[in-house]
Amino acid sequence: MADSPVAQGLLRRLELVDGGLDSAELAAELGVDHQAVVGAVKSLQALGEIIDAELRSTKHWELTAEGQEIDREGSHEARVFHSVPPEGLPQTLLPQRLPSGKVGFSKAMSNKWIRVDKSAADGPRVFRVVDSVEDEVQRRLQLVRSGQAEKLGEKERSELKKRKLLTEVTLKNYWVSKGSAFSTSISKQEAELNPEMISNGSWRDRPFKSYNFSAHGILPDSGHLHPLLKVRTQFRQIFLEMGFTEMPTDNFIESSFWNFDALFQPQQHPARDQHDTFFLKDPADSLQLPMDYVRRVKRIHSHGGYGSQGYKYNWKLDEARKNLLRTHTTAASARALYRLAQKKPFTPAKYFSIDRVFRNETLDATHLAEFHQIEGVVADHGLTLGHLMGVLREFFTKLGITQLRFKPAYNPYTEPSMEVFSYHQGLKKWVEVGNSGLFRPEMLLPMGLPENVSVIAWGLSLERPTMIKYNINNIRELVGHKVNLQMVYNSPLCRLDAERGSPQTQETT
Ligand code: FB9
Repeated sequence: MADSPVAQGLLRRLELVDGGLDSAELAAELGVDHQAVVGAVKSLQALGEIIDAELRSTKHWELTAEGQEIDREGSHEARVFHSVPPEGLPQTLLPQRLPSGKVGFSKAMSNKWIRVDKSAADGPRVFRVVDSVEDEVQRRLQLVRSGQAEKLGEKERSELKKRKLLTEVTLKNYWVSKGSAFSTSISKQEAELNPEMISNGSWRDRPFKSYNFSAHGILPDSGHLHPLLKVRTQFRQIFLEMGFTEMPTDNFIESSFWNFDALFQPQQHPARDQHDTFFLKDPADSLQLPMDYVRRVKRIHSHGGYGSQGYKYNWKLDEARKNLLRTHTTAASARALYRLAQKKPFTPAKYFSIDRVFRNETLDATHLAEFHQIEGVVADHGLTLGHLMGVLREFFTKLGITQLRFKPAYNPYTEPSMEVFSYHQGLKKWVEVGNSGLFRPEMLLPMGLPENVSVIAWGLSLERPTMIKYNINNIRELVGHKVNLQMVYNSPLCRLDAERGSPQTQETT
C-alpha cells in the first residue's frame, strides 16, 4: 500500500539522496523482504508521478549450501590432508572421519597433497606428501561471500560452479528515483466516493485511487440451467425449426384410457401391470372421459372394426378409468390427435413433446423410475414409412447423427414399427437412438380422423443424449439428490450438432 511503513521509509530515504536507490539495498536497510519493497514501489507508481522506477536485472554469485560449508570448514581435500597425521593413516580409517572423505581424498590425491603406500604390512596407508597446503577453494569462496567475486577469474568461477559450490542469481531490482510529483506525504487514497463526501464537499481535497477501467466486473450470482434443460432447449429448437408445435403435457397423472386404451393397447397387456406402471390410489379413477369416443374405443378393442378384428376380449370401462403416472408422452399425442380429429375439415399437423414419464422399472446406472421422453408426431394424408424415415434422417442430422439404420420392431400402437440405430464413433458400435412407427388405424379411426390420414411418430429419451454430450456415465450424477450442483454451475451450453465431449462452451452465467 502506498501509505505502508515500507513506502514511507522508501520516500524518506529517497528525499535524502540526489540520485536514486536500489530496491535490494533499500530492503536490506529497512530490514524487510525485497518483495515488500517491490510492492511499495508498485503501489506508489499507481499514484502517478511520485516516483520513477526502472526495472534492472542484476546478476550476482551466491554460495550453494555445500559452498557455504566449505567457506566455514575448508575444502573437502584440505580437510582430508589435515586429517592425515605425519606418521600416516590406514586408508580404511579415512571415510569414517569425514562425511565427504571420498571427494576430498580423490582431490587431495590429484593435488599431490597425499599418497597411498600399498606395501604397508597392515594394508594401504595414506601419507602426506607436503608439510602444508593452501586451501584455494575455501579462499575463493570467501572472496565470493564477501562480495568480491569479480576478483575470481572466469576459469576459477566456472570450476566452482561445476563443483556446485557457486550459483549465479539474477535479481530483478528497481532503481527508484524522485518523480515529477515527488512528495513524502502520501495521504490514504479513497477507493470509493460516498454520499457523505458529496454532501459535505470533502471529496474536493481527497486523493482518489485511479479508476481501473479494464477491471472485470464481479460475476453476478445467477441461476444455472441444468444440463437436461439445456439439451431440452436444443431439441425444442430443432422441432420448432422443423415446423412442429409443442403439445400440452402438463399432466403427469393420466387415465389408463388415454395412456393405453386410446392407443389400442389391450387391457391385459403386461405393460399395464403394476410392475411396469405406477397406478394412483387417490384419485384412483378418471370420471370425465369423452364417452362417445370411449364407446368407439371399447368397440375396436372388443369387436374390432374398420377391417380390424380387434382383440376380442371383454373391454372394461373401470380398467380404462384407472389413474396412473403416464408411462409415455404418447398419451399426450393421443389427446392432441383426438383434438385434431374434432376439427373439420382435417388439416395436417406436426406436434412434439418433451416431458417426464414414469415407469416402475428396475433401477440401474442408466435407468431411473422416470425419464424425459421426446416425441415427434406428423399427421397428414398418405404418409408412409418412407416419410417417417425421411423425417427421422432430417431430425437426427440436426443432432449431428448422420449414420442411421432402421430395424423392424413391435409396438402395440404402431404398425409397422422401427427401432432407430446410429453408429457411435466413440464406442465403435451401433447404438439405439430411438423408436418409431405409424400409429395403427385402430387408434386413429375411432378418434374420427379421415381414413386416408396416416400419422408417423417417433420417440427417444432426453437423458441418453444429455449423458453422452456431457460425458456422464451414471444417471445419478445427472438427476436426483446426489447431483453435484457445481456440475450444474459449470456445465457449458451444449450444441447437439457438435461432436461429443466438446460442448460448445459459451460463457454461461
Ligand atoms: O433415447 C434413446 N437413445 C438415444 C437417443 C439419442 C442419442 O443422442 C446422441 C447424442 C447424439 C443417444 C441415444 N433411446 C430411447 C434408446 C435407448 O437409450 C434405450 O435403451 C432407452 N430408451 C427409453 C425407453 O426405455 C424404457 C430410450 C427411451 C425411449 C424409447 C422409446 C421411445 C421413447 C423413449 C418411443 C417411442 C415411440 C415409438 C413410436 C411412436 C411414438 C413414440
